[in-house]
Amino acid sequence: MTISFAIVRRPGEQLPAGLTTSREGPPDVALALDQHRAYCRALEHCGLTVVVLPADPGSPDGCFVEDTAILTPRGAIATRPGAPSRQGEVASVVEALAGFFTGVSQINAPGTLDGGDICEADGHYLIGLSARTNKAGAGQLAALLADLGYASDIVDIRSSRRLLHLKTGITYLGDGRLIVTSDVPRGGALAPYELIEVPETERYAANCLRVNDRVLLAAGYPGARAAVEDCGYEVLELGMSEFRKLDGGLSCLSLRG
Ligand code: CIR
Repeated sequence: MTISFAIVRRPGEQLPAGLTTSREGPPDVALALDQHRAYCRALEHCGLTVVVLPADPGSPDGCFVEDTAILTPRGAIATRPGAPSRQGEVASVVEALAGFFTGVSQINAPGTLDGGDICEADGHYLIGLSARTNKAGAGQLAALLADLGYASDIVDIRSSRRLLHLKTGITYLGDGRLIVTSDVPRGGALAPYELIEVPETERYAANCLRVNDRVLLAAGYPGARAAVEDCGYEVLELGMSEFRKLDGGLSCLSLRG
């Protein structure tokens, strides 16, 4: 799928108050802003128009916009994030989506769903069941995707404690290939794909991002980089240290369509 635009949100001064399980300490906001600007430049380099939303003082995790919506070529779906502190992030993203979609569907209570749990692979959707995405949310999304003509499968990652989201542990690179961490459940919905496992010490880099002809990858993970390059992709490395401190991966900084 050719990607033509991305929506991002600048990190704000409140970033250190974001949710995290990491013990790496609080992020440096100035460095996070530099890394975010470099991320936007990389998306532009890949040919995308980048819409930058202002930081939202009430949403410390607001820069992780991927969790707030699912964008498909046939329609958009606003999520209901599983962390209550993040549910206020959705409305302003829906406003921004009005420029790209005629209508935006919605995940409703009691459903919860984070965009980080949704992995699209050539028009087929893998929906992670996680601590953030519950069965009701996953079921609602599967039905909305079916209305748009898309098939989906559930991947239950609730026993994989180190996976915040499905895409913490997998990225679809294209051409039938998934890059994965060791703790993503094998078989089932993943059986049709070629799985490329990143070294355990480099698990953070499994959340990368194919954007048109390139793969954006967190800087500092040479084994993961080699694995992606061995598949024939051009890699662009990006500093992600400050977002990693908040359990944020590379894909979660943008919504793409
Ligand atoms: C959170 O815990 O919700 C944020 N600190 C990180 C969200 C990362 N989102 C993603 O990987 N899709």
